[in-house]
Amino acid sequence: KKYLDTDFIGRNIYYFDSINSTNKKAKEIAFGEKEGTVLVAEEQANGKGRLGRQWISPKGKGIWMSIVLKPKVDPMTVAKITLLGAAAVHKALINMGIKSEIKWPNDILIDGKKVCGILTEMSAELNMINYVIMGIGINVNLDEDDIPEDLKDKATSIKIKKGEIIDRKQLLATVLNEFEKFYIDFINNNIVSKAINICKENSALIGKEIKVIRGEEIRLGRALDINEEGELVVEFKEGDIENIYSGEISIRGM
Ligand code: BT5
Repeated sequence: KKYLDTDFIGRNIYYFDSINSTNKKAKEIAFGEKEGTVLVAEEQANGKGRLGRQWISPKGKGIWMSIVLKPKVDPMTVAKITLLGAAAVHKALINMGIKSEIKWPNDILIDGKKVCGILTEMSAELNMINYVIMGIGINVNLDEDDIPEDLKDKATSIKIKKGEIIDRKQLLATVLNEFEKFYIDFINNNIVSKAINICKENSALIGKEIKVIRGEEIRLGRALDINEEGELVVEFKEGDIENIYSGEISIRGM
């Protein structure tokens, strides 16, 4: 068994029995915290997804955590951190014998259903990042009963896949170990190629017909690639090719 083996990620951990949202709490305390502080909760009463959506976080069943980061990088490059997190979760799942797919920019899927979502939030002024909060929600030991009716065909858990209870502590440690390696490469050398390759090789989108939803606009196209900047390269059906920085993607027919 392998536990935490990091220099600074997760070396300071706040553990909550119950909380509204680890991301919300992390934003409240981030200024006074060192880089790498992790907040983890047994349960979130108001877990958040992107765009004000909800993240269901039943008690004792998942890993609901946020990592406080203070990278000295251009705020424009922060979206890459989500991909580092996704690659870390993917590797941790491989470690458990599970081959997951990464749905750019922030979802991990098992058998086409979401097992993990990432919510990265940033505070920056001028060209300086104050802090980045990367929230990771992993459905570890949820049973079918824990998944609301309207999510039954969209969400799954590691336990549902493996048919056995998973050691959350060990999985948490592995995710943090893997993340730190990618993160150090990013902040010290601006290298993200390893993580991006994992996102490409295990992409749920590349080669598929997709819908790109940006505000009111919905366009059909095909995902071609994830580039070095971590952007999704899409060829729209009108023929134009665009690099997409962030956005809502749905796979057609799903
Ligand atoms: C995400 O948003 O996938 C980001 C989720 C981030 C959650 C973590 S948990 C720790 C930290 N603290 C927080 O408050 N949040 C972070 P998005 O791509 O917008 O997906 C949200 C959608 O996923 C919802 O609208 C549902 O359709 C679906 N969903 C909600 N809960 C889910 C769950 N537990 N598993 C799978 N799908 C879920």
